Amino acid sequence: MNSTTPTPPCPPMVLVFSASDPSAGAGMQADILTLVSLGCHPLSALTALTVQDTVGVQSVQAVSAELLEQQARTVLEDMPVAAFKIGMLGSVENVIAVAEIISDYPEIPVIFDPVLASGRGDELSSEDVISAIREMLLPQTTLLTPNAPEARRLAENDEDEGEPSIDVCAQRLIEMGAQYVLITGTHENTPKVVNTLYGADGVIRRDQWERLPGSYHGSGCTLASAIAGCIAGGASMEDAVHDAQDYTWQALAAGFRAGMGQFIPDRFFWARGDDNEPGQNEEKDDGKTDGA
Ligand code: PXL
Repeated sequence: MNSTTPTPPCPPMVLVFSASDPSAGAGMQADILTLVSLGCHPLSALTALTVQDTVGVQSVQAVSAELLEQQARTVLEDMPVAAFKIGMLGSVENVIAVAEIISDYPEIPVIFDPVLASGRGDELSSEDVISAIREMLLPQTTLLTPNAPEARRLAENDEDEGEPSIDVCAQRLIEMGAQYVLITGTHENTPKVVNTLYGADGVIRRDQWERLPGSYHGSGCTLASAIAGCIAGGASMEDAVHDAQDYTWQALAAGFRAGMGQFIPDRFFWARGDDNEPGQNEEKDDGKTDGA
């Protein structure tokens, strides 16, 4: 092919900063599966390698900040990136490196899932990493997607007597610099899962979803990547947040128990029929309810 041969248009490209999860339940593998399922081309900068299965995390080894920076800058200089997606970072040095890289591309939206612990409670970010996130990444974040415990941990301060409400946490995270905050309510004691999107003027939308019976590995990674994919494809923030929740709910509802621990979301639920023949689509009664 020479330089005058027309080439097909590029799919939207999302650069992901996150850690490897060999079980492909969470982390970079979950991000890549989600983005490909939504028609994006995923670019990746690995922040850490974890050793884990569907039951738990055995170890975490951060990559050096130099190697992380080389991975990201090399692809950024070669290809147009429509959105950044940030997950687990692995070290303070890696938080600093990512903060510096994204500050060179202020026009690219940043979808940041602050991974502080795994769904099963394994600690994935130290107190130092959390402080660095507050100081260096929140001011550059377009959309932050914590679950309620992560929102409380990021927003807590010494003057708190008791737990601040989710609304107060969101307001504080916006004051720290995030443009939008989506707090997911899976861990809250409500009959349905209530996810709330906040902006500078308060609540923008609240969506409610039927609770699913299983315990899922990588639901937060799926949601944040799906939002990044929708934004990269040109959706507004509100539409991206709605459509990504819908996608995630369906991926969780179709989740499978591959090992002895948590269910893995099926990010390609739409490509499988009842008899598991690839490529067959099946209409599903999805049982979801959404709205303000
Ligand atoms: O689900 C959060 C998450 C993100 N990234 C990595 C993880 C996990 C949870 O285990 O291992 C690499």
